[in-house]
Amino acid sequence: MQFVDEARFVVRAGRGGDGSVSFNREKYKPRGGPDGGRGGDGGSVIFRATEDLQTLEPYAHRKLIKAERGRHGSGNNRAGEKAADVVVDVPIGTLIHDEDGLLADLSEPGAQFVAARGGSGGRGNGSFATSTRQTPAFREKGLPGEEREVRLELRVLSDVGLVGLPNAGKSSLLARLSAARPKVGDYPFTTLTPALGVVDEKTYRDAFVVADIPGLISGASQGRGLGNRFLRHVARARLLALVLDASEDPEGAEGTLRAELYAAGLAERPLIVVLNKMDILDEELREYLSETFPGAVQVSALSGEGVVQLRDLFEERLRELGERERVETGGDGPSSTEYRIFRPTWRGLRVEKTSDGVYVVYGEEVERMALRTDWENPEGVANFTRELERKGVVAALRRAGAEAGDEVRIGEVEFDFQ
Ligand SMILES: Nc1nc2c(ncn2[C@@H]2O[C@H](COP(=O)(O)OP(=O)(O)OP(=O)(O)O)[C@@H](O)[C@H]2O)c(=O)[nH]1
Ligand SMILES: [Mg+2]
Repeated sequence: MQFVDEARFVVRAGRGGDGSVSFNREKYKPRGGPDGGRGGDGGSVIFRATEDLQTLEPYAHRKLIKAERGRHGSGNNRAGEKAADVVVDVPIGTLIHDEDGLLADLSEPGAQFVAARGGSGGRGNGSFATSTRQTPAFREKGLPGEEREVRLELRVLSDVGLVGLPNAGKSSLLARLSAARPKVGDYPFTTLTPALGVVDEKTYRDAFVVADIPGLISGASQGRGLGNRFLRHVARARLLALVLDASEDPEGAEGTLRAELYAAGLAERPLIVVLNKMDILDEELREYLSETFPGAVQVSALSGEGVVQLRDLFEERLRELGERERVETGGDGPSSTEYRIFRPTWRGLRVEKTSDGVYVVYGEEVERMALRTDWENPEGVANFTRELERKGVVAALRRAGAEAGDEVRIGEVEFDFQ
């Protein structure tokens, strides 16, 4: 499977079903009571994090993911069926953005996020009967489903991120530390996609996850080599390990890597320096490196020398560092699994006059009402007008200067002021 860590497409929820206009017809009763049922709600589009997926490959070429509309209501007060939600499985560590920023961080298995909510169904004429209006012959229309473009970004979640120049032995080290078997090669850029390994041995209190990413080269942050595209996969690691080939200018390599981490905004990360390939070095060079890199751990992925000590050090540092970092989402944070995006133009009620003399009404409730109205049906339109009166919209229009015959716009609806 191809490693895809970004995808962009539109999610569209289903429209709510329309309410029904119907009258109970019994023998000997020419016109019974209104019994039109409500429409079913439209389906929502919901993202869910799963351990069964490792990449965003299934969505690489998707343009649209949509849920079905709800069924219309019918006579005898029968409600229309609600449409099924569409659940989109994504790998753990998927961030969901829209044009305004981060919406959700699905970093726990099973975490869900409603990205587009289905429109609610409209009420049938059965709901509009009152003592003074016993045979209403209008209904509401279902509301449209929400729709927006989302950008998914996968950031592999790990505890330790291995960062090094190509060929330093990162993949070899991961294979030594865990059951993972990444490709190892005697040439640069063997690793093309991030790989994870779990260090999980009985002696360890908590298992931890090590991420191996493709090698970095100088200028990666400007897009050279495989670029720093993969650095984001270690950006959420609690601890970074700089893996240096001890036999090939480790000082130079360290400088290059630190510069790249700095450019990627990761300079402040807790970090351990690891000198690999110690098996090639003679005593004299080993001593020299001990002095030059006093805090570094000396290992050999080939012979296994120092690997147990390295594992212990990782474990100890991780324990000190505590919980894995989460990406900050604005507002309620990642625990809020629901997010409504019906974006009314204004919460309260506001009237504005445009330069060409149209009175525009803004307001959540009134905009919804306009969407629900069945404009083909005179009774429905009359009901809408009554509601405008009742909710003070007519008064607000008058205060703004509207007179009979002036054009009024609410959402997408235009009509003449009476
Ligand atoms: N002598 C010796 N060779 C090693 C050691 N670790 C790795 N190698 C060799 O170094 C080469 C590169 O190893 P990899 O593990 O593929 O290196 P990498 O850092 O993952 O490389 P990229 O994925 O290309 O960035 C291979 O030929 C390994 O066998 C070591 O400790 N000692
Ligand atoms: Mg590798």
